[in-house]
Amino acid sequence: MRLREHISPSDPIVILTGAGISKESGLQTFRDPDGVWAKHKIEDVATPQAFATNPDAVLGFYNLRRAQMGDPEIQPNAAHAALGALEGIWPGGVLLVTQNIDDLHARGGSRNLIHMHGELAKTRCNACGDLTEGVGDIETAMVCGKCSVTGTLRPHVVWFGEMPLEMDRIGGALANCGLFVSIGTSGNVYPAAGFVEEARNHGAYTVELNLEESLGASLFQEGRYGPATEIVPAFVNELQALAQN
Ligand code: BJW
Repeated sequence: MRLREHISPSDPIVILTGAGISKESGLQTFRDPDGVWAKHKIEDVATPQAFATNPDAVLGFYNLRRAQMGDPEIQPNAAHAALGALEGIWPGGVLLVTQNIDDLHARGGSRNLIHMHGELAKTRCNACGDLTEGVGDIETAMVCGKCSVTGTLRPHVVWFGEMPLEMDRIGGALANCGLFVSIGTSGNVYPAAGFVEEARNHGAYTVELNLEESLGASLFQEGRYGPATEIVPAFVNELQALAQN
């Protein structure tokens, strides 16, 4: 077993997740044939320029996705739950960095969690930066409760050309981890797609868990392929066995 040869229970773990981990919960990925980008153009809905020129279209796109996330059928799956449990099992500590804007990791029990591309359940004011929790629609006619400006409220998500969140904390964790695991992400979007090289350059062992080989699969020392609800719990079981020895 290769994993066992390369890490010890005192090694900190950094896990990066993408849309593939939420697919079996009923949420679409972005770049699969039935994904979000098959129906919407990135430049129409996921850039600051799109929000500036057509805020109603952008807000409508995210209002629909927020409503979908609130559907009672959308629940954390076995992969989310396994990662939530790993935090209590692994002596070296686990940091979960997700590109996903859904709330399924938190609902699956993860607490040491960074949403590097933001959170759909939060609203931010583009004028004053005020951040509020809320699951309702955002409309252009709304007024910011803090600065009182109209039309500046937007979903707290990171669009193309914007800086992902908590990059300093992520960089520090990548420099210090003994194991880096990438789950359910295609490796198309930077800076997340570069984390594997960053971790590996600092000496971490690197593993990809995905439905199929991602764009950057050759950058990983080990890969396991299949649906997240099968391969993630199996991987966590292996780590648990390692922690108990
Ligand atoms: C399963 C499965 C199952 C399916 N089980 N697996 C040229 C070179 C390098 C970089 C750039 C460049 N030009 C521009 C850039 C930067 C740009 C970028 O990377 N562009 C690329 C397209 C090239 N990046 C940015 O702009 C980022 N910011 C940045 O770089 O800031 C620095 C900076 C800023 C300003 C000035 C100067 C510097 C920001 C990126 C923001 C991305 N935002 C989105 C939308 C967020 C909100 C929303 O959700 O709507 O984030 S885009 C979208 O892609 C979303 C995702 O988080 C992200 C990644 O997608 P993910 O998760 O990988 O999904 P998929 O669909 O691609 O893959 C799913 C995978 O799951 C597949 O592999 C499946 O096989 C697998 N799978 N079923 C297991 N059951």
